[in-house]
Amino acid sequence: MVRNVLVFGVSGIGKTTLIREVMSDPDYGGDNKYIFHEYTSDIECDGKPKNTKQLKDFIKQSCTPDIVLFVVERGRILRHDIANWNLLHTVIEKHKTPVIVIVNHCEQNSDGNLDSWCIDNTPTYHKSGIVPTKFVGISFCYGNKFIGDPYSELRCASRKALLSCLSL
Ligand SMILES: Nc1nc2c(ncn2[C@@H]2O[C@H](COP(=O)(O)OP(=O)(O)OP(=O)(O)O)[C@@H](O)[C@H]2O)c(=O)[nH]1
Ligand SMILES: [Mg+2]
Repeated sequence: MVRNVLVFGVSGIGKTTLIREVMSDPDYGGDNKYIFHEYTSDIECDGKPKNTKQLKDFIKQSCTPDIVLFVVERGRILRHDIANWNLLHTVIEKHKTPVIVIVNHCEQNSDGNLDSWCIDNTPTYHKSGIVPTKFVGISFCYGNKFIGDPYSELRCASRKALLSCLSL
């Protein structure tokens, strides 16, 4: 059965990059298994009814997600992350659909462990009301032609981490 994957987050957070990278992984093999649906949610904290309607319409037109990848950026936990989390849960039933918080831009972790920032900050997320099925740190940063590609291992590890989430 095909699984619908909703990739949800603010603009420029790395949703398209993430989808493209996962689909290009040699182990992906999911052309008949997964359909990715990208939803950009730049919400005004005071614009809830309109945003809820937009998201409901999107879900009605495209999919009822089997899993949600909720993409945020490593760094401070921002008000729009909390607002987006609340928005998502006006249309997604809590505890029924797995929601994975994907923390992007983890190339900045000094120890090279993609998950370390998520692990350190899980209590803060929880305090903010963001309590996902799982946290996963990723990075799809690219090198440049002068310094080569120091991030390829991180990208590879990120693809594998995402692939292992998709079947949750
Ligand atoms: N440094 C860094 N850059 C990233 C990472 N992931 C994505 N980017 C860059 O962020 C930029 C935006 O990425 P997109 O994938 O287009 O973001 P998006 O969420 O699809 O954006 P919209 O479709 O406009 O909402 C691109 O230049 C990516 O190369 C990351 O983990 N680290
Ligand atoms: Mg995009």
